[in-house]
Amino acid sequence: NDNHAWWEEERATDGSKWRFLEHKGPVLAPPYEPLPGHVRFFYDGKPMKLSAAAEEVATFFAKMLDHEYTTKDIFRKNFYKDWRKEMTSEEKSKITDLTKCNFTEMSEYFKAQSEARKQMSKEEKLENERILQEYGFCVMDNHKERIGNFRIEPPGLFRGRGDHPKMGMLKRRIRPEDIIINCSKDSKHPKPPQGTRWKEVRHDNKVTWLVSWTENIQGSIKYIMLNPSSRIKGEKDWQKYETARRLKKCVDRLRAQYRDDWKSKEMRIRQRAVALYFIDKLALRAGNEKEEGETADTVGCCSLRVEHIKLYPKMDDQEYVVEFDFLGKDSIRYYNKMPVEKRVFKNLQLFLENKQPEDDLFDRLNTSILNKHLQELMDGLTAKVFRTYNASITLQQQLKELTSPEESIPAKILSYNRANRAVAILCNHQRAPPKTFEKSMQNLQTKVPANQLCVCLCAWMMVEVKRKAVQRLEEQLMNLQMQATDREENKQIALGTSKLNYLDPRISVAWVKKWDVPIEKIYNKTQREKFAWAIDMAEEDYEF
Ligand SMILES: *[C@@H]1O[C@H](CO)[C@@H](O)[C@H](O)[C@H]1NC(C)=O
Ligand SMILES: *[C@@H]1O[C@H](CO)[C@@H](O)[C@H](O)[C@H]1NC(C)=O
Ligand SMILES: *[C@@H]1O[C@H](CO)[C@@H](O)[C@H](O)[C@H]1NC(C)=O
Ligand SMILES: *[C@@H]1O[C@H](CO)[C@@H](O)[C@H](O)[C@H]1NC(C)=O
Ligand SMILES: CC(=O)N[C@H]1CO[C@H](CO)[C@@H](O)[C@@H]1O
Repeated sequence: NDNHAWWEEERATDGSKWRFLEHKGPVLAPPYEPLPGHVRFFYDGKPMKLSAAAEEVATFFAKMLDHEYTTKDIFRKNFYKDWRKEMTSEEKSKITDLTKCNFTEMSEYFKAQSEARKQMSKEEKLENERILQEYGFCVMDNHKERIGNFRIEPPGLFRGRGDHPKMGMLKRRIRPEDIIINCSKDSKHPKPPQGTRWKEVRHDNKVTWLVSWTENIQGSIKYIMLNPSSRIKGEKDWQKYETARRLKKCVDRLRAQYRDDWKSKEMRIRQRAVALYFIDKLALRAGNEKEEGETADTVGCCSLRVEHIKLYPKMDDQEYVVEFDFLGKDSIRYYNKMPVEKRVFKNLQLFLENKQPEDDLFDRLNTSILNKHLQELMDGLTAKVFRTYNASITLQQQLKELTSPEESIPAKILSYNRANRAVAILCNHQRAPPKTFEKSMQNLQTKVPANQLCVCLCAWMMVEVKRKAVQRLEEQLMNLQMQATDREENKQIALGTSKLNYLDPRISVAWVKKWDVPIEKIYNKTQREKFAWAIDMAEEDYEF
């Protein structure tokens, strides 16, 4: 598989059908564990050792002994009938009356066991978590999805509701040979337990269930499906980045068109085209995106006023420079000087003619007009898509440029944060330095010289003998220095917003995989949950 750039990946779905489905299959009920020798079954007052098959079914009855069910005639009759089918011929001839069966010891044993199980040990909890991680998720198209109920019900006695005529019948153990697997041909098929096989492996993409079998009591088909809550969540996020990828495919056409529109006879079209250029080149917001209750005088591209820009035909050694200075979303100041194309500059001069500082720069444009136009250019296109597109593409380019294969993990993390910072700067995600900044910096700085000293001392005292220890300290020192650099560079930049909203997580995931960087180093717990659809999706492999 070739590496590609982020925008070149094509793996879309039409929503109703999946193209790719991979899962680990069901968790089968654990095999029957015969009772320990001291737990006895009594028939007609005498202990009697049962064959494994008969004993297993007897335990189902014993487990329900305190329940009203076991006093009901239908239940007892159905149970007795099915139980006899599991007995050896010797057992059949000996056991002829259910009322002479004594399950008390077995019942007591299970009660004690279930008490013990309530205090689940740490190991059991870990094991449960491991099983959830292994079997509880599947990959459907580009999503990691939570599976609803991936455990197959253990065998037992059928209860049914009310006075169900089949109550007490043996609900059989589901074996691999009973199970149909649905998954895509090109996925890793789930493996049946050693020495067994599935009934069938199908590849039907019109259904969303993964596993099915027919239960023996009613003959109904049972399914393992996705957890219904899981899909929608990641879907929206994923859709957003797919839209950004679509923009990449048509952005050249869009750019050609707005450049053409700079020459339009109609003022409204020229204004629209210049605004679009700002949105594309400066990742400006469209405007009027105020938080509810926000009264501050903040603007976006469409609501820029004359007072917010200054035009310089020449500035230093650059021509046609525009200086922006305004309060954007959340009252964050946007300040930027950018050389623009001559035609844009001339247009801006035209828009400014005969206007007062508080007049609108684009008097023939508003956010709804612009958004409508964007929709016509590309389905789903908004100003935000330009930001998402530019942020993601910049992240990949920066990661490729900044990461060097031979640097240490901490150095790579620093590179990652630098790439993330480049994006945050692009999106104007500034912040005031945190109040605790100086203090935490000082703490870090005091650690550094202390460690430095230690490294020197160790090196001097233990020359060859403790080389490993010296190396470790040197590494620690380097890490601290990198943390300090990172924090200093991060002083006025908020990384969280772009990470959470504009950067396709598949880029970051592919990057950590490529360089073996622990994912926790770039995403905290909340972020890992949000991006679960992208994490563990091993198939996308970008160039870094
Ligand atoms: C059943 O067996 C237990 C001992 O395991 C005994 O205490 C109890 O009396 C027996 N019940 C009957 C009805 O025989
Ligand atoms: C992203 O934004 C930057 C800064 O405005 C701009 O220079 C660059 O051309 C944009 N990149 C893409 C691919 O649109
Ligand atoms: C935007 O302009 C159009 C056309 O001038 C107008 O009909 C519409 O009401 C305006 N929308 C807003 C939100 O100002
Ligand atoms: C994760 O980071 C975000 C900032 O991006 C922060 O708001 C959130 O509280 C953090 N969550 C945890 C669990 O640390
Ligand atoms: C597991 C399974 O069989 N699921 C689907 C796969 O294909 C069959 C046959 O078309 C469908 O009926 C199932 O819904």
